Formats: sequence, structure tokens, C-alpha cells
Amino acid sequence: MKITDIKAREILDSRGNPTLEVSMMNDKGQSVVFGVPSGASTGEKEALERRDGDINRYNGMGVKNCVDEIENNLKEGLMRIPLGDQSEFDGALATFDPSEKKEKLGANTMLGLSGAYLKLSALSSGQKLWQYISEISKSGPSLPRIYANLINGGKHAPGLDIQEVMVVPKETRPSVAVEQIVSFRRELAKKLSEEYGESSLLIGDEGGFVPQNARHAKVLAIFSSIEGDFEIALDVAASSFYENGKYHFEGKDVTAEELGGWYQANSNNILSVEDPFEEHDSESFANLASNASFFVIGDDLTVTSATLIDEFATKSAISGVIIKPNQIGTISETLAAVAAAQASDVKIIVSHRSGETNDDFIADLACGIGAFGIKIGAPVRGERVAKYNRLLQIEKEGL
Ligand code: 2PG
Ligand code: MG
Repeated sequence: MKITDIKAREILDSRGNPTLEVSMMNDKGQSVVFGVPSGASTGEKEALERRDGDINRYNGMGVKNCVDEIENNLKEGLMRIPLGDQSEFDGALATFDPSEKKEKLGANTMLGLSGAYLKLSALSSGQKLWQYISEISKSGPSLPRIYANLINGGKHAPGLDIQEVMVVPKETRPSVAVEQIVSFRRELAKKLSEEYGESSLLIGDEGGFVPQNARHAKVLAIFSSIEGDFEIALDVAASSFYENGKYHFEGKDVTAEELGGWYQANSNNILSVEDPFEEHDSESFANLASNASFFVIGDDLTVTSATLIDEFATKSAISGVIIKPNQIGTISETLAAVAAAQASDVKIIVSHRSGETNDDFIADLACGIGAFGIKIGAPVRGERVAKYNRLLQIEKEGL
């Protein structure tokens, strides 16, 4: 089947910043739309976003150049590629920009096109998106554990130094897990407002609460005091409070060793800790991973790169990785990162970005590749709820 048209638009993400949306049509009159997300706590090695830089519009963050590039330069050549051959399509994109960090086209331009092509190929094949992803990634599909971010800090909200405190039900069926998350959140709201006042119930970029002047250990104790069949996960995003060789944590400058000691001392019911140290300190990752009872997850460290995942898994610096398509650019590169993680037998957690659209693609991605987990924020805010609701649908589709 053939592509008959490609269109691109500048839309808003959940932070009110411009982002790219791409639609693609086939010769049966079917069409799909793909919305590109955007991160705030980005890794240094992530592929770049292309922005207009015109400070008279959206403070320089516009993506009109990406729209023009797609509609005036890329579209014609890409439309000649038949649907159903992801590596051919992504390979063609790479010829327009072979740079590692996607300096010319931007990872946003590439992912918008590559993601739309994937969705249209799936639709044209008559399969559900998660089924199609399972087929092309040669993975057994399964329902992931939901990582529900209920406390926002770091670069996503004023408050805690640790960026995310998540509850992770053991149950993977969304019809059960989603209700467990919602009732956990209700109980958490009650306890936080008793302890820190009602203003702690305001929410951050990913829908989590934002307690002020709270100690991290106290917040973890509140989580653990709530009944239920779940574990706790942290995304520390430690690069965001690292400076001059020290971590500025709870008002003090601490060493990597001291921070590692804090994780160990607070590991009760902890399932995984993401980016526990800044992204150049893989040695501290490895020290922690060799001693910890929880999974040590790379995000800024590994940036959805097959090469880096392979390198840090081999060094035993990680026991799991975050997969975020816009960290690398195309769907093929994302699936190569997935394959690297599968080959190294590290846990895979597919993740949203803090700046999201209503696109629910990552739910299909996580299910299709049989990921261990999916990180989708709190079950509030439309752009997060879209992913919850898609998981509920996928279960009904028979997974
Ligand atoms: C992360 C993500 C998503 P951001 O660090 O894992 O939670 O944040 O999109 O801001 O990089
Ligand atoms: Mg992270």
C-alpha cells in the first residue's frame, strides 16, 4: 500500500510549548496522526530537537522550520516508499540527516515522520498497532506494569529534589491496576494534605502532587503506609541537582557515595531507581547495581541508544533502561535499543516525556515489545490519561 499524502503542523504540548504533529494518508483513504513529545530533564547525549530560534514567536521554540522541511523537502521522496517497510523508511530519513544527534532535521522531525509511518503501516496491514509492533520487533507482546508518578519534583515542579516518586502495582491487567492507582492516589492525597497542607495537592508537569519542604524519607514512609499490592519506584534524575562534583540533596552537598548510602537506607519496598547518579558517573551506577535489592535504571545515561545500552549493560552499570523514542529519533533506532536491552536481559520501561501530547502511541509500543513497565505519570491531566485509557482498550483488544 502507498502513502498518498503527508502533512505537518505546529501544535502545543502539555506545557504550552510548540511541538510537531504529522499526519499521513494511504491510498485506501485511511489516515493517522502522530504527536511528538518533549523532555525537560534531558540527557546530554540525547538527539536534538529542532526549534526555529525566532524569539518573536514562542520565545524561539516554534517548529515551523520542521513543518516546512517536511512539506517542502522531505515529503516527495518519502511518499515513494511503500508502506510496511520501517527500516527502508527510516533509512531514507537517515540519508537526509546521518548525524548522530540529528542536528539537521531534529529528532522531532524524524520521529514525527517515522511514528506516523509506523502507525499507517499498522493500519494498512489491518493489525492493531501493538500487534504490528510485536511482529516487526519480533517480541512477544504483553501488558506492562504501570509506573504511576504521584509526586513531582526536580525539573517538573518546585518541591522535592527527586523528580518522580511512583507507585507500581504488581498487577499488570490495566482493568485492575488503574483502579488500584486511582485509589492509592486518593489515599495519598488525604495523607499529604494532613502532613503538608492542601497546597501539596497542586500538581506538576506529570500530574503528581508537589509537597513543599518535605523530606524524601517521610514521603516514602507515607507511600509505604498505604495498603495495597504495589512497589515504589524513583526517578532521581540526579544530573539535575549535581554540580562541581557534589549532589545538592535536601539542602546539603553530598558525594555519590553518600547518596548511594541514602538509597540503600531507604530501599524498603523500592522496585527500581532511575538515574540515581549524574549521567557521566557510570561507576557509581555499577557500584549501586552490584549491591542493591532494586533495579538500577538508565535514562539520561543510556538515552535510548543501542550502543550505550549495550555498553552499560556489559559493564553491569544498569539492570534496566528507559525507552523514549524522541531521545534517539526514528522508530527503527528505538527498536534497535529495545533489541539491545532484550539481548542484555535488562528490564525495559517505555516512557512518556514531561511535555506530552494526547498521542497514546507509547501504550502500544510498551505492549508490543513486551516491556516490563510503562511510565505514564499520574492518572490525571488529559495527556497522561490518554495513555491510561489506551492501556485499558488494549486489554479489551485481547492482550
Ligand atoms: C524522565 C522524563 C519523563 P523528561 O526523566 O524520565 O518522566 O522526564 O521528559 O523531562 O526528560
Ligand atoms: Mg528519567
